[in-house]
Order: sequence, then structure tokens, then C-alpha cells
Amino acid sequence: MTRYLKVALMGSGYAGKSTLIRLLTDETTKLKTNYTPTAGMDCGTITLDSSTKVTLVEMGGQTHFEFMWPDLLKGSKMVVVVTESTPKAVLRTRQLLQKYRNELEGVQVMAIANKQDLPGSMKPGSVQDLLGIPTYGMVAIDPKQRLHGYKLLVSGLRDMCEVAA
Ligand SMILES: Nc1nc2c(ncn2[C@@H]2O[C@H](COP(=O)(O)OP(=O)(O)O)[C@@H](O)[C@H]2O)c(=O)[nH]1
Ligand SMILES: [Mg+2]
Repeated sequence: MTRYLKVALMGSGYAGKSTLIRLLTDETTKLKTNYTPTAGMDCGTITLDSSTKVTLVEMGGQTHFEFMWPDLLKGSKMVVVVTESTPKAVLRTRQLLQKYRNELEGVQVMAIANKQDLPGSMKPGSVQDLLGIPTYGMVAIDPKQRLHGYKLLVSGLRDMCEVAA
């Protein structure tokens, strides 16, 4: 029987959540798109092995969809917080983490410091210092980063659920 692990992607609008889902679900042709805000939620599925699939659930980042977040977080094995890497965006992400700290209690949380290709980006280590959770750099529009993203996801899940790599 196939088991489905739910991973929620959280973060402000424009952070790169939809792009990351496309990167990880192999839709490279759609990587460089114009920005289309996600209405409410979006999802994609990754097959990890013959018996395990991961459903990535994007929580639409615009404030008028935030009312759905507590429900979208329910049952998540892990939450990936995606942030742009400008100081302003990282501080906004820190506020989001504080606001949802009750819902996130006991859940494995990691951060992706996305858009590392843009000049003036904060390094993942500095982002981690501000957010207080394990943070990894990413360029979600770069197909060459797929394996990196996939490994981050698998290692996070393995810690949590003993998923084979
Ligand atoms: N330069 C750059 N742009 C990115 C990166 N990741 C996403 N984007 C762009 O940022 C915009 C917002 O991305 P999207 O995935 O829709 O953000 P979401 O609102 O968090 O789902 C889109 O125009 C993407 O092409 C990245 O790593 N570098
Ligand atoms: Mg989106």
C-alpha cells in the first residue's frame, strides 16, 4: 500500500513556493514563468520509492488566503518555509514563524533561503541566525538545483519518518 507524506510549503507570496514544487516535481519546462499568485493552495506529488509518495502542499502566500493555513498545516510531517533572501523578506518570514508558532509546535520545520542568484541576497547561515531553524540556500528557477532540493526534502523526512533515501 502506498503511503502519502504531507509536506506543507509556507511563506509570503512571491517567495518561490510554486516554483519549488515545479522544480521538485520535474516540470522544468514551466520553471521560468511570469509570476502567477497561487489562489488558495497548490500541490504536487513526488514518488520517493515504490511505497512512499510525498504530497507538497503550497499554502497560498497572500494575506487573504492566510485563513486557510491552520487547516493546510494539519497532518504535515514537515513544513518547509520558503523565503526570499532579502533582509526585509527574511524579517517578514520571521514574523510569520512567530505568528504560527503554536501550529508549528512539534512539527519538523526547515527554511529555504530562495533566490540566492539575486544580488544582495543574505547567505543561508545569516538567514538561519534570524529564523532560528535549519536553513538551506536555493535557486528554485535553476533546474540544476533539483537534486539539491530533493536531497534536502528526503533528509528532512528521513529524520522524521525513516524514509529510505
Ligand atoms: N531570480 C529568481 N527568481 C525566482 C526564484 N524562484 C522563483 N522565482 C520567481 O519569483 C516569482 C514568484 O515565484 P512563485 O513560485 O510563484 O512564488 P510563490 O508565490 O511563493 O508561489 C516568479 O516570477 C518566479 O519565477 C529564484 O530562485 N530566483
Ligand atoms: Mg505560489
